[in-house]
Amino acid sequence: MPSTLQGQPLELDAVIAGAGFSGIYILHRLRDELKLNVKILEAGPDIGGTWYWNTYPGARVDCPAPVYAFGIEEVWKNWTWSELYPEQKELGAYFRHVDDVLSVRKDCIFNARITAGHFNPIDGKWTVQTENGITVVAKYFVPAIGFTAQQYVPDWKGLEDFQGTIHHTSTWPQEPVDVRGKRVAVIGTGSTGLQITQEWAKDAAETFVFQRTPNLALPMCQQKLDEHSQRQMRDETADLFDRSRKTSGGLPYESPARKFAEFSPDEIAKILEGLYESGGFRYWAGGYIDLLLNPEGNRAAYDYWAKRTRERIHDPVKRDLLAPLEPPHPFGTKRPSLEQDYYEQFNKPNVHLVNTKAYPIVQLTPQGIMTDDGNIYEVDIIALATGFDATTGGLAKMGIRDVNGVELGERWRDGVLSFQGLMVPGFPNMFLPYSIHAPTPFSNGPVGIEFQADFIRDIIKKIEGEKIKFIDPRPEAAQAWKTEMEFIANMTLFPKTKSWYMGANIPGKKAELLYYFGGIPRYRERCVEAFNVFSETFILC
Ligand code: N01
Repeated sequence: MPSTLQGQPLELDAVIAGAGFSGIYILHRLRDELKLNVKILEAGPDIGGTWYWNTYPGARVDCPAPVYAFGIEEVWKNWTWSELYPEQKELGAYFRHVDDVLSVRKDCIFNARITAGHFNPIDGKWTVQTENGITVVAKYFVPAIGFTAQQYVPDWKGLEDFQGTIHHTSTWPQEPVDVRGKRVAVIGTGSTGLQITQEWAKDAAETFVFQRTPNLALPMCQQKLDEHSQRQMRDETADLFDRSRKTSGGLPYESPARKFAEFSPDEIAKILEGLYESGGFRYWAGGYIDLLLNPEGNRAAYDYWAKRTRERIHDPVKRDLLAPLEPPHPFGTKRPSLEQDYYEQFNKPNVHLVNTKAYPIVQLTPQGIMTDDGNIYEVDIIALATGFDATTGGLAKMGIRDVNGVELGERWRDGVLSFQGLMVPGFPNMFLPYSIHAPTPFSNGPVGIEFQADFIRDIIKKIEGEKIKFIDPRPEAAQAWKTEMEFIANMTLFPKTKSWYMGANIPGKKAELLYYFGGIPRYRERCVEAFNVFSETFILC
């Protein structure tokens, strides 16, 4: 960090927190298109966001190339993916390419974790401070920190006493952790736990997977891309992005047009088989429009998934735990992962499944993990794949205060309120891409972010063009959005499941609807409508 940054405030038009997909998109839109003076404050030492931090074994993206990427032609036209679902290392190389094209790093200040931010309505400016003493004053503040900025580690007794190696997946060392000849444990079977298990079970002497809820994982159908497919992919990229922007989940898959009840049982069987065989999130996106609304259609999808998965697991006890006959929750209401050979790992005699639903983990001991039946699993290395205090957890710890000095976390203690997931009443000129109350976790991230970045750019352009000092969303606009979100969510099966989508994975966190289930096209429409009645949506000063 240049020493001149410490002590004297840096004056900018906009300050962004985070150099992942959303921070970089916003930097590009505001700096290169609106010609504003913008910098990114990044907590880590490099760009990439979640793809910088998530170095855990097996980390790879679950959305396919080429659309899990910036939809900016100068960026995609000279980039080639080696696999349909690239791994973390390749995403690291991709971000270096993004930097070559968009010159991102020159406007990043690294190792600069924000610990305070407040807005002064007199001069209409944000003052943002970092833990290493940098102060930035800017008209616009964009916390672009993603939804996994705050890790979750259960407060088990003895965590500090464990004498082996233990890491949460989001603060994994940059150097590989060697598991050959070691006894290892993976706690948690979400997307992260599944990916680690798939790797470690191949190398470790013994692997213990601690499962509370089975992951209803779908076949990834990974493909290595040869030169021919790479050329073809490049030729189709513009079209694939266009198609993705029009779908609910931001992926280039056909959206189903008919309901479950409109098909015969034979047709349903064929649809499910086709989607399952073609891999990726197609099965989750659904072969019928009401997969996530209609309990009967949802159960049919679960039963087919369970049948196909159970065929792959030899041991009857493991089979009943990994793919039970009765669904643990409606299919797709927790994020299914994409797997390559996850289930086959459990056919090895040295890969064990520990049922933490029946026997919760009670504590860690110096040698391992103790469950409630008194068993102690002695291991050398533990991966804590226990997830995140998603979105609100990361924002709450940034020390951001509203115009009256109240912290964001405090403001949201009794419930999260936002204007279409992009602004919060009382926090003027602060924009939240890829955050709460938006399609965030139900969309292919970069495609959802692209629209939000455009929208934020358009709002700021208007503010600049009309010489407005600041805007603040009207509380009634935010309340109306909450009501609309709840109306949509209540038509779906999501609220029936305790998940991080509903804020229900963290003990003590208020369980409530945190994201928008209406899909990207509808979300975009609603944003445009709000923009068209600007002064009804925002208080202008
Ligand atoms: O976290 P999770 P994650 N005792 O919250 C278990 C994205 N992502 O890091 O389900 C025992 O899904 C918990 O059990 P349960 C993606 O959006 C993407 O895996 O609550 N177990 C669960 O199994 C994803 O959804 C990619 O019963 C405990 C696990 O820990 C999101 O990040 C890759 C426990 C947490 O799973 C988060 O995924 C990785 C306890 N006390 C992540 N507490 C790709 O695109 C928690 N668990 C590839």
